[in-house]
Amino acid sequence: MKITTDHIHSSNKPLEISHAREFNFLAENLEKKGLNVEALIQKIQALQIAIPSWALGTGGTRFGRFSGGGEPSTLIQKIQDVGILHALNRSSDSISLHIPWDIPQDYDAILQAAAEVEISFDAVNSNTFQDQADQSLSYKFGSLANNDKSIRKLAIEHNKEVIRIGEKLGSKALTVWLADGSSFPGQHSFRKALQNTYESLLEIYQELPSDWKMLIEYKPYEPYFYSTVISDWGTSFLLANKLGDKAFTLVDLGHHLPNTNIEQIVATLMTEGKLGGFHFNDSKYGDDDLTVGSIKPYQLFLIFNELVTGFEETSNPTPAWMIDASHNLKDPMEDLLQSVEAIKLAYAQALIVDRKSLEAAQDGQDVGQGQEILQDAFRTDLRPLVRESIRQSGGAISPIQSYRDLKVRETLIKERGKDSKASGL
Ligand code: AOS
Ligand code: ZN
Ligand code: ZN
Ligand code: ZN
Repeated sequence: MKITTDHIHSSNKPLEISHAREFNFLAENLEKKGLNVEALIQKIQALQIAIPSWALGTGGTRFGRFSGGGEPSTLIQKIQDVGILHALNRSSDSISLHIPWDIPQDYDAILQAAAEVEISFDAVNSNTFQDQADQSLSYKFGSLANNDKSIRKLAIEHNKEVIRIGEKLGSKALTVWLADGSSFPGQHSFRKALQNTYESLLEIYQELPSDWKMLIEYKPYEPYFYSTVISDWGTSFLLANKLGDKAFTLVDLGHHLPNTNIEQIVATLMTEGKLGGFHFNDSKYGDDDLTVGSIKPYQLFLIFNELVTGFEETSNPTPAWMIDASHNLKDPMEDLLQSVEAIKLAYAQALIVDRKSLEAAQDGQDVGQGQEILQDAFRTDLRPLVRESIRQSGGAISPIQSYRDLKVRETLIKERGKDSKASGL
């Protein structure tokens, strides 16, 4: 299935009048506050969020997986699904691949499929948290951190291979998430594991093309439950600093212990120019990978508030914007549309924060006023602004409604069958 401009027009038609009324009302109010609506729209349009290939199929828990049907079972089908999302929201112009789940067979065909739907390739992810079918040595006790040199070598070679695959597709970053850790005190030496990891990453880093970045994820626990080698932003930051200018920290919103102040981490990393990218998702308890903005939308706004000031006041390079969500109840494509919308809304809200007054409130120790300013932005319903930005980009006023009206899932089930399953998780 391919979404055409006719599809977009016909599904926008019934929404046009009420959308215009809501947008005009909002635009007038924003202009009254001294905001330039045209400039806001351009910024919102420019924010493009990469879709992870592994989120296109129904995820599972260790207890079960319930396929919704019509899932992409080949890389080309995954690219086509991202094409559908992008045609609807004009906000997801790239896909992030996970190797070996997505090893391209025919590069020309893959590149052509991507070009057809105006999609490029974002960061490529390596995988040393699973043993592959034909693998001679096991990652059971770690990969880049392993005490066994030959296992480390296998994991290093895999990462180098991922870089080579990404190069052929035009990717510009390698994301490393390391599961390595321990489940019991005494299982391994913290210092040796960290040193091994650093040395392994250095070998991979030396293989990075000059215009590439290495994005280093951190995570406090899972799959191991006593320690993780790269457990927090500090450890990731330390490694990125030691490795060099092309290495950065990647913040996955679900990779923190409860109540961690993620917006402060973002601010600190930006101050040091080391914020490399995001894996957006939401969570209540742990690495839940729920839809972005579904649990803590205020936190998401506060993160974007730091990002927007960081863009103005630091020289941190533009981070890679990626989603890392997956679950087993909703249609994964609808879920991704919701996630992208939540990200754009939080960004838009951060853009309308009255920065001058906020700074004045901070300088004047006016605590109450600081809160008023942030919450005024957060509580402004900017959905019509985000919708208008998408409409002006040629997308759907309501991507989810169009997705449903156009019967995308039903068509995919007809095309691919009820039992098609995405490879990967
Ligand atoms: C795992 O918890 C991390 O979030 C990684 O980014 C991982 O590669 C991804 O979630 C796919 O499993
Ligand atoms: Zn992640
Ligand atoms: Zn995760
Ligand atoms: Zn996660």
